[in-house]
Amino acid sequence: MKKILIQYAVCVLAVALMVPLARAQSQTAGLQATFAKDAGTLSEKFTGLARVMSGKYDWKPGQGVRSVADVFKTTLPPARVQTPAPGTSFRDCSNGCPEMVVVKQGRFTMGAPAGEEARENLPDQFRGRSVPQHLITIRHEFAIGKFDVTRDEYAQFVAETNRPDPDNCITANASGTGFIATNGKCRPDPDSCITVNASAGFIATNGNWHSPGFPQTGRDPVVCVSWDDAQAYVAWLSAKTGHVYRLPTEAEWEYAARAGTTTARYGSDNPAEFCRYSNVADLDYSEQHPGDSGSNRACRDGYAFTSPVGSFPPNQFGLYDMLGNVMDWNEDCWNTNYSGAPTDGTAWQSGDCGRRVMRGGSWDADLSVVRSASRRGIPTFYRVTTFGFRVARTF
Ligand SMILES: [Ca+2]
Repeated sequence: MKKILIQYAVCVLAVALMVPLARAQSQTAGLQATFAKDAGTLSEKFTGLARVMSGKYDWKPGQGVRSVADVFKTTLPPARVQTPAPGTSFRDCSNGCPEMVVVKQGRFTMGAPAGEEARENLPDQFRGRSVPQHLITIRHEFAIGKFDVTRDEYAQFVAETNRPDPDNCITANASGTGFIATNGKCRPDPDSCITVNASAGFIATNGNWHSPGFPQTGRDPVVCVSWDDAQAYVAWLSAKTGHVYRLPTEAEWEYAARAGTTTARYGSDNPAEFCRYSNVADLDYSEQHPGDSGSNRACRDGYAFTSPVGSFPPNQFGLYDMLGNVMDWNEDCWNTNYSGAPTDGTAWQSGDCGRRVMRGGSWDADLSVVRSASRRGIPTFYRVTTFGFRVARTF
């Protein structure tokens, strides 16, 4: 009798497990179908992508579809509407949508001019990434975030999507000299990110986007967000607004950061004046991180960590904090230099796509890397207290 009861219990348990499993498989198949070329509306794809990126499905879209930009490529573009005049700023919703600025079409020379890296004393291991210089022609109008995405804006996304805790984190390895990615929840806390310690080494913390380990206001840029988090955010924003929100391409980002300038920075290249234009590793930072010999002690910008967005003057396109404060994730896959790069302002979709481009320098950064041409390639799952993002929007 006992054996029969056990068998019965096993059957009931199996059925109980199979019903939701079958339902999940059915939902997944339906969702998968919306990503097929010529199937599903753009809105359905955005909504599906938002659900995938928010971790509610194990299945990934596949076939190179990892982002809103990828989805857009598989679908006919929406009817073209009249684009607002360059310089116009707007929001697509009043509850959580970032303020956007329309950027004009144009041409510019991308990359670092000869001599800039040596003049700026860029460490040897970072040289040669921003060459060769090449002419970019952007024939499409687009909009880019006037500011980095703020804590309050990101909180709206988390609240509306009921976004679960991340399922991976980065921690120091046993020797303390590198980092290893761990799958599964971190212990004891379910989230973590990397921050700088007093001697400017990196340490893993149990912080997260709403508790990064230093004071922030709701108007500070969100940090501790990975490229994957940023993709989930733009998928949600696209689904919410019905417009194509995405990360800026690397060429769009540099075009927007330079805003017509050909100098290393849109503000000033004089270290003593730099604190007027951007939040970087200054005297305020060095007092909190006395072991970091690389900081600029020629001036004081008022912030040892992040600053509320818009605390410094905008560049010539009306965009704030393009350099300093937090670095910005871009759409492009990582390539170690510009040989073979697209020249039309689109994203570079080949290369090391497990890493994506990160631009702009940050509050802990040496001046030599806080330049319009400076670039890094970062694994898509890294969450760091100096990493944030700003969004772009296609017309
Ligand atoms: Ca600072």
